[in-house]
This record gives sequence, structure tokens and C-alpha cells, in this order.
Amino acid sequence: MIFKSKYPDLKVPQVGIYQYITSNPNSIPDDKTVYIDGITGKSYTYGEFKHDSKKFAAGLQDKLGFKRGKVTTANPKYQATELSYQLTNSCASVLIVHPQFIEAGIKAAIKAKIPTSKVFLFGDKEIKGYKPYRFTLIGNREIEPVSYNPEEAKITTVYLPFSSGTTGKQKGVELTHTNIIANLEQLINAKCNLGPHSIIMGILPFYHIYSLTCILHGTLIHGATLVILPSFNIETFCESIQKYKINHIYAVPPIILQLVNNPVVQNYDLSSVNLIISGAAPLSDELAKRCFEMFKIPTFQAYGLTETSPVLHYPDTKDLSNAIPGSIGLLVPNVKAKLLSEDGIELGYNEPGELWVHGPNVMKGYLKNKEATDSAFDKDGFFNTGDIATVDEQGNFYIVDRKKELIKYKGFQVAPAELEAILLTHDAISDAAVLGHYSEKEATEIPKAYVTIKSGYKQSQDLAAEIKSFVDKKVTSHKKLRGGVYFVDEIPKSDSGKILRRLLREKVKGNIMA
Ligand code: 4UW
Repeated sequence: MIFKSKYPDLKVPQVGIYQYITSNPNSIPDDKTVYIDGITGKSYTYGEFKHDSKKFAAGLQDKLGFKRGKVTTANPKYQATELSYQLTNSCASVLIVHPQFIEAGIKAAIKAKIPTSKVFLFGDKEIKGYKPYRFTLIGNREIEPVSYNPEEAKITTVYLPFSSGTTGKQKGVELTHTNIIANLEQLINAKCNLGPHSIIMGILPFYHIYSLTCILHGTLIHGATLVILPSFNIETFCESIQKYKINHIYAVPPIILQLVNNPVVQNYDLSSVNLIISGAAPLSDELAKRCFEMFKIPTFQAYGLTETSPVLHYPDTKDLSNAIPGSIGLLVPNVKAKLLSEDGIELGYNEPGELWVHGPNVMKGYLKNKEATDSAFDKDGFFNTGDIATVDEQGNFYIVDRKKELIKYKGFQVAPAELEAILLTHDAISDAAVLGHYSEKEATEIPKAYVTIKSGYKQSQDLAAEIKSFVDKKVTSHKKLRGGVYFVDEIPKSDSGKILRRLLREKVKGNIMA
């Protein structure tokens, strides 16, 4: 059967994202604080933000000839090869990089044929001849936004985040103005309970869709204030909550684990927080309940994917008596879902099946990848999430398993295919597969490699360690083979050469040599 959202259908505004954000019904005063740097305390008002972004837009237009088109956000910690892949794939012509990662940025830009004159820095210092974008790309006029008619808003890509989908390497996900606006409207109308009173924690990386939509755009559309921290450290995290009276936290499960387990948390007053929403990876019921017991902070989950802008399910946070720990909540407005058995049969209540969804927040497609786009959708336009879910009679969904290849390390995507391709370039390896294993200790999955080796090589702990370091040097931190490298006799494959991951998982249970 098809499950429909319990909320009334919405009419999604068919405009550009700028017009949508600036039409904020909360009519935010220009002198209200929008961003606070949690470390230095430096703050920006809505007025300054509006003014600066219009001047930046003018700079992009006047100095670089930018036209309407695409923006891709990348993980600042990427190694050069990972970044150049994304730059090339997205046809990027300009790179703005954090000074801390300038070396990888320059190498990647050269590989992707971006001239060094088009590489700029965040911050306000010139380094090795590379100039801060704030001094070079800021125009001396404010430009008015490009306006989009409804048809243009629907088909024009506004963001291009990357995701591996159900299989293979990372792909550019084309999200349109309408996709993002629909998702913000869906979030508002799914009773997310944010507003001008909200002081939101900004700890999750902005290049990832969770943060990009829910936190960055969510702050603006609700007229809220966002406290930004550069990276997670439990003390700074708690100190910022106490100092800025943060009341809304968007988190991932390992952050909640730290809150619950780290004794330093007891030194801080967290009483301003009235809600924690966790997403991007499964949060155990026990952890959510412990967090509530210890701090009296209601802790619930939401769910979605890069390809769905991202929010598909959200708990009723206006009336928490309707929200169920362990559930990802209700379908947001305008979303339909179906759960399919292995044989493609539509299932009913309380029957686990693969979750397919349909809604205005679902991506246009994968950039320059018709094959992957076609296989992500069925003939009725439903998109395959690759997750296994159930739904109860009240409409609460639960994620019970994941069918697709993806591994989530602390909410970050790790595509097994990418690590397998690197493993296969090692001299000793004849075949390889990477699986995710859940670590209770860290409340996250960790990637583990299984390899077969060529004749002439001997299985040993030294070789396993050497292979691990060979891969770890080539990838950003969250993709490291934290689970180690193990030798197996064979990687099980289907006739078409696809790795049979479930079978491998069964086979390696208690039967591996490292
Ligand atoms: N439980 C179990 C969950 C959950 C989950 C995601 O990197 P991506 O493409 O995207 C994200 C999006 C996170 C997100 C979306 C909407 C939302 O409201 C929210 O919290 C406020 C967070 O991570 O990875 C998508 C994949 O991540 C897994 C699942 O496998 C999904 O296909 N995932 N949320 N609550 N698993």
C-alpha cells in the first residue's frame, strides 16, 4: 500500500531560494543576530548578512562572470584526490578553500585544471599568494537577486552535494530551488517548532545536506540565531550551550553518546536546551532515553537523505507526547511512501520492506549520470532510499536496516566502492570488499576491509597494518579503515560480479584471520 503524509498538502512557493528566504514571514529585524562564532563570540546581524551576501554575489558576477548555475559544497578535510574528483565531476571553475587545507586544495585545483588565480581562501589572511575571497571577490555594489519563474525554479539546480546513493562512488546530487524550498516548507509544516525564539547549535558540517538545509537555511527561514563551532569538542560544546543559552540541538548519535558518557558534561548547565534532534545515522532507543533521563532533554530522531533535500520524516515536536523514541517520526507533508518486499510486493503496516518515496523534495537526478538516475526511480517516480523500514498504524516510521552499500561513520557517508577501488591498487591484493560494522563503544558504524591476496604474498599482521595505512593515507579521516583489514579466502560474488555483502558478512562472522 501507499502511505501518505498525515499532514495536509502544501502549496510549495515556486520562486528562487533567495526570494523565498527574504520573504520570511517572521519579518526579522535587520539588527537581530543571525550567527555567533561560538569560539570568539563575534556575531553577525541579519542586516550585515544580507548586505554582505549581495556584495559577494556582485563580486562573483562582476569579477568572475558567474551566471545562474550550480554551487557544490565539499568536505574541507578532503585529500587532494577526493577533492579533485568532485571538482572535475561538477565542472567547478573556482575553489574557495579553508587556509588549513590549502595544500590539498591547490593540488586538487591543479588536477581539476582550475587556474591557481581562481583559488581563494576563507578567512582574512593572504597565504602563499592566495587571497581571501572576502577581499577579492566582494563587489562594490549590492546586486538584486536573479528572479526565477516557476518553471525555472523547478528545474534549476541550486546545490550539488555529493552522495554515493545505493551503490558505487560519490555522485553529484542535483537539488533544485523548488526541492530546497519544498523541504523547508515541509519542515515548518511538520511542526518542527523552530522560530525567532530558537538558538540553534551549529556543530554539524555545512557542506552536508543535513546542516545545509535544516541548520543553515532553517535558521534563516525561522529568523533564529545560530551558534557556530568549527569542530566537536565536548567541553566547548557544553560551554557554548551554557554561554549562549542554546535551546535547539541538531546532532548525530556519537554526540549524544558523549553527552551521556563524558563526566565533564556535569560541570555545565544545559537547562536551556529543550530539544535534541538526531539524524544521519541510527540512534538507539536506549541512548535517546538515557539522554532524557540524565538531562531532561527530549531526544528524538528525524530521517532523510542527500537525494531528498534531505528531510522525509520528522517527529511531532510541538506535541512531544506524540513522538516516539526509536521512531524517525511521521512523513513530512506532500511525501508518499511505499515499502517493498524483496520481490517488489507492496507491504502493509509493521512489515519491514525497502522504503521508496515520492515528493517535491526529491532530487532532479545525479549529475551527468543517467544510468544511476534511472535506476534510482521506479516507473511511478518513486525514489529508492535503500533503507529498510517499517510503519505502524499511527504513521510512525522506523528504520530497521540498510540494504544499500553505504556505511555511515558518525553520520558521514563512506562508500565501500571507493575504498575497494583503492584497496585493489595495492600490489598484494587480488580482491577486496569493505563492510560496515557497528561499534557500541562509539555509537557508529566503522569500515572494515576484507581482502584476498595474490600468490607470493603471506598473510600477516604486518601486511594487514601496511594495507590499512596505504588506504588511510589516501582518504579523509572519516573514511579510514578504523575496523582494520582482514584476510579471507574469497570475496563472494554474484554471476554478474557484484559483491554479495550479506553473504560475506555471514561468512566472516567469527572466521577471519588478521
Ligand atoms: N536513522 C537511521 C536515521 C537516519 C539514518 C539518515 O548522508 P545522507 O545522504 O543524508 C543524511 C541526512 C540526514 C538527515 C536528514 C533529515 C533530517 O531531518 C535529519 O535530522 C534533522 C538528518 O545523513 O545519508 C542518508 C542515509 O543516512 C542514513 C540512512 O541510511 C540514509 O539513507 N540515515 N538518518 N535517523 N539511518
